[in-house]
Amino acid sequence: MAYEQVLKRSNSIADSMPDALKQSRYHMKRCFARFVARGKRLLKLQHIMEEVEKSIEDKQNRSKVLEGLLGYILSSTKEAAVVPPYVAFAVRPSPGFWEFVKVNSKDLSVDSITAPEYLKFKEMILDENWANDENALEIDFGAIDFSTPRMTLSSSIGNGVSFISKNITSRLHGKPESAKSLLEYLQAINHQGEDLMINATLDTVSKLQNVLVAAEVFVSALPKDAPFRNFEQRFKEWGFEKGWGNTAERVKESIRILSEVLEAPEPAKLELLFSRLPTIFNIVIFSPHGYFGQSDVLGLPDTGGQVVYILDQVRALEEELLLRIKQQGLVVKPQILVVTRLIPDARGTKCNQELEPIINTKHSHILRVPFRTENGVLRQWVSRFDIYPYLERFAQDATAKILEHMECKPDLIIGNYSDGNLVASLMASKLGITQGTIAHALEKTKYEDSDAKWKELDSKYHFSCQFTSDIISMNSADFIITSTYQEIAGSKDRPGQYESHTTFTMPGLYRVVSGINVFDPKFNIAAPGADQSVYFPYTERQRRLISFHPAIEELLYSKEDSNEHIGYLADRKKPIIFSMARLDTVKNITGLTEWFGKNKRLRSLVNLVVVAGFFDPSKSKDREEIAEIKKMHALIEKYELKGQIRWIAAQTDRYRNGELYRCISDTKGAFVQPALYEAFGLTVIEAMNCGLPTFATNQGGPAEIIVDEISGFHIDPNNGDESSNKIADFFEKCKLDPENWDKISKAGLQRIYECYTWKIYANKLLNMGAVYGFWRQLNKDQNIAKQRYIHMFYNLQFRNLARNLPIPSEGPEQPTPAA
Ligand code: UDP
Ligand code: LCN
Repeated sequence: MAYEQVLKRSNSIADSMPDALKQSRYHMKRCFARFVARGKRLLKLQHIMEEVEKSIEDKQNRSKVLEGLLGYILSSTKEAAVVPPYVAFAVRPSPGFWEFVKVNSKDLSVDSITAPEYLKFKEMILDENWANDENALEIDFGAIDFSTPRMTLSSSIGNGVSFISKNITSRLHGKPESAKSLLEYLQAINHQGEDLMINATLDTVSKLQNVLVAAEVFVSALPKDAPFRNFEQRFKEWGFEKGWGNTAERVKESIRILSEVLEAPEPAKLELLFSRLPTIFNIVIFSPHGYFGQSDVLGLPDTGGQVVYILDQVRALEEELLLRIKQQGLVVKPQILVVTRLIPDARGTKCNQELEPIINTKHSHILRVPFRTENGVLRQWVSRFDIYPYLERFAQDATAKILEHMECKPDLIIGNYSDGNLVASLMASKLGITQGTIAHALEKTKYEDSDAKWKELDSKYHFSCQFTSDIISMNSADFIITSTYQEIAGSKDRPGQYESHTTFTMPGLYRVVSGINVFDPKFNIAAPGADQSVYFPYTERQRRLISFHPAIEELLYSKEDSNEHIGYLADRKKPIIFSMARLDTVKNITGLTEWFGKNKRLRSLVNLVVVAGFFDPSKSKDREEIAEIKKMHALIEKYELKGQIRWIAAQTDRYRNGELYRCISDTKGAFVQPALYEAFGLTVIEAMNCGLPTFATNQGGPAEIIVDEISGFHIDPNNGDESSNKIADFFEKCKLDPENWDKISKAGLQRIYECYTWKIYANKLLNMGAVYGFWRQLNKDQNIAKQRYIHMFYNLQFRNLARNLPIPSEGPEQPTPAA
């Protein structure tokens, strides 16, 4: 900690490292000699530490070095590129902040280097010709996006809307032409050609200010609940149209807010103003890949939380839109379209149906548009990794269908995941519409060196297409919605998913000098929730879905194996630790099973129930899933778990799943999410909504959802013994003091209500749509320049890469790597 402060004060590693090296010169000479002894290579943190250990054998001396500034620099290093006699370090002292230095191993001299210089060091190891090519392609979004204001504090990352509001406010303050842009913006607000808020007669800011004063006086004299239509005519004479509010009171508030913004703007008022303006009625949400449906799709390859998230998001957005429209005094039907691909070979799902109303909404639909190639419509499902050749045509076909269905342009386009975001970018730039993107999980950080070693992985994963597409979408988006801070800028030790796109190289393809900047105010955190009509506390007895209880009783406790479950629970008095996930390696259900198997104390305290995948490997098409199925069987055998474990096959009924979480709560059990990495983790908030104490991975989103030891517990997926003991300690403590269980259960619920609800989410998202809509208008010229750069990148890179991907002929599907 002390060294972080020292470093921050002295500002640069290049400044402080020489002295630090000098102080341990003898050891460091040996250490650097080891680094370079094996020639060119890439070192990760653990290799660096291994070399340090080998070169400073004496423990005491070693700790002395490692406790000092040098130890701090080395442990903040994410990677080092060794090109003798140099060792180039990529150091990340805190989230979002990187520094690059090269050290000469002969004399320990230190020089600061730029990010591209560091990347070239790396390329020298991987592809020397490319590294030496003076004209190697460099992608530099920073160079064209220089006028966007940037935040400077790590703690501000993800609070884009409030930063933008401050910026707009200061622009409105200073320059009369900015207030004019607000006027023009208000003048352009309409619904299907009908003016809203103000009309063209109010053509100067001062005219507008004057009539606002008169209108406020007028409306103040009316009864608070007088409907807008009673004074609509009078308002028209002033140049005002509908949209101010449904009652005199609401209209008065809106008038006052606008007057105050025009007089002396301040950020909170500005945000409030934008939350009231009737600018968003029609929303398009893209999610092309997978089987996207409302039933019988969960658990299929590529179909997991993203589908749950989008359907819940639509419900929440529609509800919020209807509320806002009512408060604006308008009679308008909002439309939300989720646009996905139509799959003729739908395998019993509704994915071959063009239009499907979304359950529990009034005006929202799933619109399915097929993938077309020169051979006609693609009939079969394709993995998300192979989807790129179809997207351009899909974007064109989908745009035509959307315009036909909506009978107007949408006001906001939101993409999901790499494929949906690319399609959203294409449509938004074509029609000039505000665009938001959501990633759920970016693939780049999931696979070590997925960029540097792209050539090895490309035939399987097509990362060249995916990362190009991701960089295009991130830059074309007006705003980026993330579920957590860590998704953007990671944690102290782990770079964020977006952060990993700042600078990277794919030797032979291009070098990204500046891909995205995590301090860009386009980043916003809006965490999802869980549907609270499905996932509600186990204590709400009158709401409990008791009709499921016989089936759940059978699912958990019957003695015989069936198609749905294997294993049994001999002692049903024990609490249950429960987990539910797709049976992917990264979900680590096998890890949890092994921790349980190994920990006698835990086994004596609780039973284990997991819902995951299938039992029969021949039923799966997915390579990773097949391996995990086999591993599960082997672990049950090895640790003789029968009698203490119940393995239940993937479940598709979320109402029954909700009741299942609650039945686990009835046993005073816990939910365990042991993933090696989890981008967000919907199951974590589902369990917490049901009042089930939750232990979740400290790698990724759950580390932010749960406050350790207060609203649940963090577990380290890479330290099974520690994690299983932490769970055992909890159950031992609960045995002695049952109130301990209630305390965590209640604190989990409190955390959810404060931070993780769809209501909070929908409100934030619609505000983003409005604020960034104005922001893009304020920065029109800058945006055009950026779009031209993106267009060139898309044309010259993406299209060629996508063209090279194989188009499957009709026939058996190929196995796909798992999500
Ligand atoms: N799910 C389900 N049945 C299963 C496994 C998972 O219904 O057999 C649901 C789970 O309740 C959650 C979603 O699928 O709503 C998984 O989302 P999460 O964010 O946990 O992980 P993802 O699959 O998106 O990586
Ligand atoms: C994808 C994931 O991997 C999960 O971590 C998220 O919870 C899910 O999407 C919904 O965003």
